[in-house]
Amino acid sequence: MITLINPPGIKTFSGLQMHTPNPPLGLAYIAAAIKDARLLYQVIGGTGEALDVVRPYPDRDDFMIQGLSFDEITARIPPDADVIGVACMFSTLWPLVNKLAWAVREKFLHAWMVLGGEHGTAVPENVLKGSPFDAVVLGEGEDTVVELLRARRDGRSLALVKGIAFRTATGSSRPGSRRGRRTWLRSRSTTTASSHRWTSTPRRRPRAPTPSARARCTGTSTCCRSCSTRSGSSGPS
Ligand code: B12
Repeated sequence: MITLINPPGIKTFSGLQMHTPNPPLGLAYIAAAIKDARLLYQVIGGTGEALDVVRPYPDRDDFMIQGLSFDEITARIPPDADVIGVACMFSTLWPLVNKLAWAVREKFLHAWMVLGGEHGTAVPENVLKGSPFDAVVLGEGEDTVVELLRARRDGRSLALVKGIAFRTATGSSRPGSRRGRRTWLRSRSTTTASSHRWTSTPRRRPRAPTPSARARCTGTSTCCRSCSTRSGSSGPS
C-alpha cells in the first residue's frame, strides 16, 4: 500500500506570507498517476481533512497550524503501508514537514519514505541529510513516481530511475545520489487528472523587420526585435 500525505498548513500572523489552505494539486496528480498504474494507494489530506482546526505551532507564537495533528495523520496510515509519500510544496513548510516525517518514521520504521514538491527539488541533498526520507522526487513527479515504485517493487536498481535523489544503501547519513532530471516536457497526456501538460513556453521566432525598420536598422542589440533576439548580430540583414 502506498500512502500519500499532504501536510497540515501554516498560518502566520507576522510579515512572511503564508496562505493555507491551498488545494494540493501536485499530490492529486501523483495520486492520479499511481491510480493509472493500478497500484494500491490512499491519500491523507493533512490540511483538508480538518480545515476548521487551527492550533498553535510549537516553535513560534506568531504561527498557527491548520489541519490534522501528527497523531491523527499517523493513525490514518494503514499498518501495511510500505511506501509513504509526502508533499512539501513550499520551503516555509519544511520544518513542519520534517517534524511530521519523523513522527511517521517513529511509527513506521520499515516504510520507505519519499518526499516530493518544490522544497525537495531545490535542496535534495539537504533533505536526505537531515530527515528520515529515503528518496526525493525532483520536479514533476507523475512519471518518476510510477517508475520509482515499479523499480522498488521489482527490485531494480534505483540508480536507473531518472529524476530522483536517494539515500545510498551503504550509509543512511550519506547524501543521496542525484540522478539526472527528466525532461519536464511530457510527451504524452495519459494521466487521468489531466489536461495537465507542463509545457515550456515556445520561444517566439523573431519577426522579419518591416522595410522601414530595415532601412533604419543599425544592427545593435537595442535596434529592433530582430536584432535584439539574434545573437552576435553585427549589422542589418
Ligand atoms: C500556484 C503557486 C502558488 C499558489 C498556491 C496554489 C496551490 N494550489 O498550492 C499561491 C499563489 C497560493 C502561492 C503562494 C506562495 N508561493 Co507559490 N507557486 C505557485 C506555482 C506558480 C505553481 C505551483 C503549482 O500549482 N504547480 C502545479 C502542480 C500540479 O505542480 P506541483 O505542485 O509542483 O507538483 C508536482 C511536483 O512538485 C511533484 N510533487 C508535488 N507533490 C508531490 C508529492 C510526492 C509524494 C511526489 C512523489 C511528488 C510530488 O509532482 C507534482 C506533479 O508533477 C509555483 C512555481 C512553479 N512553476 O511550480 C510557485 C512556487 C511553488 N511558490 C513559491 C513561493 C515562494 C510561494 C510563497 C511563499 C510566496 C510568498 N512569499 O508568499 C507563497 C507561499 C504559500 C504558502 N502556502 O505558504 C516558490 C516555492 C519555492 C520554495 N522552495 O519554497 C515557487 C516554486 C515559485 C518560485 N520559483 O519561487 N504559490
